[in-house]
Amino acid sequence: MKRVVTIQDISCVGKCSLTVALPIISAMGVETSVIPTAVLSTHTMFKNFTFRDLTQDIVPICEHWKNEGITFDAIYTGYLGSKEQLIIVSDMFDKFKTDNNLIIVDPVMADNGKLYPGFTEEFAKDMAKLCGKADIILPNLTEASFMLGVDYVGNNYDRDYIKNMLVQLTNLGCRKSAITGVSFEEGKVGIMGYDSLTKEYFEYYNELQPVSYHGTGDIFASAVVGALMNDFDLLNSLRIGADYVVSCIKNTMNDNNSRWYGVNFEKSIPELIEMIKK
Ligand code: PXL
Repeated sequence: MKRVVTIQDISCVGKCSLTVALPIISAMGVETSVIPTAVLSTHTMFKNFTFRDLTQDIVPICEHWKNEGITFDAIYTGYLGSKEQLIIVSDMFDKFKTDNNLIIVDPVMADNGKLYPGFTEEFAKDMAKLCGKADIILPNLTEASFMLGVDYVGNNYDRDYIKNMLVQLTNLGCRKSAITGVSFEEGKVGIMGYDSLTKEYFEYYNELQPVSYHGTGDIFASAVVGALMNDFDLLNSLRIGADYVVSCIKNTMNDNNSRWYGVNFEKSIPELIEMIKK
């Protein structure tokens, strides 16, 4: 059985970061170890959330694992809260990277042209350095723009613009990049990716859903990691992640008692498991 470690915060209520990564990747038949980087009462879209930083625990956790000889088939990072955490996680990559495992970085920090509360443009540049150490990165267009230091263009772009961004992202040092939430046709939204070794581009689209919900980026990335660990290639893993998010959104829209802060990803887990049956 494959083993992943995912490094991100635990927002106790809010259906994002570790509370989605752990159930989703586990449901896909992959052991999921965690490094919680902080404990928050909720994610940061709520008001008055509590926050306990766990940065000081990360190094001792990793040292213990090294002493135990523990290894990982993938290291997957999501929301990281400070420059110090980026440096520690970067060192963790150096210690646990092998020729055979994958580092996947989802540079969670922004959406719709804006940084999330607490993040700065300087942080985005530091996150870009961490992305340089990954095998695969999964930014949205806003995060890609902040990391590359270019203006966010909203919906005003074409395929060549995204292709150029994908190449620049791999120039940070990672082998493969994918940008989520891209659209070249009214009513469709999807992902475009690039492999800098083969110089191939790939893309996948779904119908645009009429509503968006918090936490779907984390759900997408978790399903992509789970699919990669089930030996799907990157394009098919992105497809599984995107189809799973669409299923989660539909399940939430159809629920009169749905929560405002996240999707009913739990109800779509059986569908996700069907998707990875070959
Ligand atoms: O879904 C990304 C995310 C993860 N963790 C925390 C967040 C957010 C987005 O706002 O606030 C704490």
